[in-house]
Amino acid sequence: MKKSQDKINSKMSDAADISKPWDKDNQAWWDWYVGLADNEGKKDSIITADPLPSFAIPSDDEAVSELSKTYHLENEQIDFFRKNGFIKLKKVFSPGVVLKLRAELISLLKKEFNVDPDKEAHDRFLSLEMIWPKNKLLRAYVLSPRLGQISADLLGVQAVRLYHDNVLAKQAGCGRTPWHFDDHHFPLDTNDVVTAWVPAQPTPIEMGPLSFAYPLDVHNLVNAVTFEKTGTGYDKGVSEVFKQNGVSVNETPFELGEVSFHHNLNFHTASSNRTNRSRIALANTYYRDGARVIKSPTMVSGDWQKFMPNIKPGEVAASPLNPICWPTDDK
Ligand SMILES: O=C(O)CCC(=O)C(=O)O
Repeated sequence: MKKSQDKINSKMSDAADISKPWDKDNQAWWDWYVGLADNEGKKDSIITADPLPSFAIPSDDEAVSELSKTYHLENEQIDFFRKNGFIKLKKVFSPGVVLKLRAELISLLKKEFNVDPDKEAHDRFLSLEMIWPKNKLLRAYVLSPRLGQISADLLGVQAVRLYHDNVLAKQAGCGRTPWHFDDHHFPLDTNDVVTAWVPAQPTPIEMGPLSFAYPLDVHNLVNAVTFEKTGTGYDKGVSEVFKQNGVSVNETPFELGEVSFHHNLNFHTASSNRTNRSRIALANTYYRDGARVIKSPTMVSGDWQKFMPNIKPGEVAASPLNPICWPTDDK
């Protein structure tokens, strides 16, 4: 078992006992999880977001072709990622490809939640996952060789598989995402795990862009903060330790086409969405081919069996829903 899961399981007060599996769906998981965020400093005034920029929307074939092309990474960018546990890359996608993604995600969210995430403010964090197996267009964005290649190059591994896709819509007025690192969430026995967070609109600070503490090893500073499954103690505790230690946080806007990649040991958060537009992102997680499921996944891993059907704890994580995204046959 990895160190961080060990730590989590060894602290067994009632509030900290997360050993039982999650028994609800993924949306219920997000409703619970964002409830752990400290929103005491929340500013309530909602501002009007700038209109979405206007760009020609590519055809499906054009989008698929762009999503399949490789992206050149400089050595300094790879070094930055390995030192800091995250990187933000501009122009990973063209503006048209991102706006096409947004239109598709809005339509999926409308169908699932019966609200127009751009028109009705419900303060909620909406989530959809495992969309790609039933949606051809989303499949191209999730299994994108471009995202797979960048992920493999950043991690320095030969091949990456998909863990899951996650559509994350932080509605107008929704509060913070609590401080966390994804190693608590993904029940994988490797640290070669990266999430590509693709915002589907320009994302100014007021909309709550994903923000990253760095360098990567600041996670060691918060080993002593015990995760609590209720209340805001963990979020506050992490925030306090980071402040005491002068930890740097990158909280910067995302331009259209910019994508961030974060390592599973990177601590990250996102502030509230104080605009009248939903902050929609597609977060795809990729991991080193050959990784196994850990022996004892916890409730923090949510509905993980949905992402790796019929794979049992301890087994190699390679279900048909975890295809290799890089390399591709036609590399
Ligand atoms: O979108 C957010 O606010 C949180 C996303 C996140 O933590 C992640 O994708 O790892």
